[in-house]
Amino acid sequence: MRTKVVIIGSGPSGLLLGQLLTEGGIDNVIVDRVSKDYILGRVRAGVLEEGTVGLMDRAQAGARMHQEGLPHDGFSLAFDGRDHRIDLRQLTGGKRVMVYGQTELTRDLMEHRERSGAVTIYEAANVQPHDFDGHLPYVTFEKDGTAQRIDCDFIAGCDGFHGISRKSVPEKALKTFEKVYPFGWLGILADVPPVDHELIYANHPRGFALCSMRSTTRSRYYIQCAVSEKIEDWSDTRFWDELRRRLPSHHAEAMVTGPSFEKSIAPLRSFVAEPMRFGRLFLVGDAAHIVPPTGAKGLNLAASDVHYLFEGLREHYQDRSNAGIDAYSARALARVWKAVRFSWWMTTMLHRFPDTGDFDQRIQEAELDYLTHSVAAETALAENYVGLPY
Ligand code: RFL
Ligand code: PHB
Repeated sequence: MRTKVVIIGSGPSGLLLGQLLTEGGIDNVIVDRVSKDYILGRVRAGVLEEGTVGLMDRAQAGARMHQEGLPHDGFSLAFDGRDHRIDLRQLTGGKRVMVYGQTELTRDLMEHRERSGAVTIYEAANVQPHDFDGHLPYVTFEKDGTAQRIDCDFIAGCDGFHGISRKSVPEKALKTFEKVYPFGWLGILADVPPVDHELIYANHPRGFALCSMRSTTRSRYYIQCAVSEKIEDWSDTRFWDELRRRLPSHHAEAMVTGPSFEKSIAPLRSFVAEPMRFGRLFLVGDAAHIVPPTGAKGLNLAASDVHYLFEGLREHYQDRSNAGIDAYSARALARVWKAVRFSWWMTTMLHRFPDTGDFDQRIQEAELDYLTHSVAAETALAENYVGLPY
């Protein structure tokens, strides 16, 4: 088989890139090691920047998102028993975010891809990119026990943090940067109305908490926990009690609880691999970088990488110019590092660190106090939260 672009990974970055390429008349094949249902069973991001919403529209896959997604004009920072609203719309000159689950976005892109007839190969074993440092790259894998090979012009490594693409690059060609945080997030999904119509990010002496949602009837809540915590030790009752303790009393009292139908613990890390291009292989999304979820940036960074790569590939095929693909890594990394900084800063400001001393505690309190009394500080937060320009 031969195609122009082989995309390894059918998560949001692979699907979005595939759809943009297909809409732009550039043939592509997606190969993923797991099944469609497995991918749709992963509960992850919930907040989309306007740039991500725009790319979904450009991929002709935004209709349901506009119908069912919830546009949000602000969110709350809760600490010291009170709320402070960050008015995103006012602070950024009219920008807002869209609350729409990653699972739904992925489903929309998969359905659209099926309708367009583009090829996706699920449950492919031993996927491996080859010869991307030359002119004739190809990807091999096994499907139903048969060895397969796809020749191509370019390979897009959209296969997440644990994927094969980054691992296929010689170690000496990569520089990596990593920070692992000494805690995780325990998250649940429950069919109960959200405690507030906007998100609440709470800093509390017992640890961080986040009240998010998937719809007006489905809540997504998180609490900071030790990475060593066992999910079996967290009954729904224990989770709800702990969440309520970390919120200002008016929210705790208004909280509607009910049985959860998803519960998981995610570790928190910052990670960047440089560069994001090796010959004809491009790293995209979580394959190249990870941010802690506090800033809601992971999926949105995957989308901005896709934007830069798609523009580069479009220029290559339509305008016969390699300027865009040559600039891909530098352009993507410039935006990535700003989101890495913002996510680290939000995480540091809102969580309890096990080794926090009195000094660090006072610094955190001063940071929150400054933020809630300075329009300049609030504006910097809002500008980053809605997403820096591409
Ligand atoms: P994905 O989603 O990991 O998809 C990678 C795909 O590649 C496949 N794959 C392989 N295929 C073939 N061969 C191999 N060897 C392969 N290895 C892997 C996998 O099966 C998979 O289908 O990466 P992608 O597309 O780059 O997307 C990144 C996002 O998923 C991620 O950044 C976000 O979920 C992060 N994130 C959030 N981002 C936001 O923008 N806003 C949020 O509100 C937000 N909240 C979150 C989050 C992530 C979380 N967790 C669990 C990590 C909340 C949480 C709790
Ligand atoms: C989510 O709804 O899953 C979510 C929202 C905001 C974040 C992280 C996760 O910062």
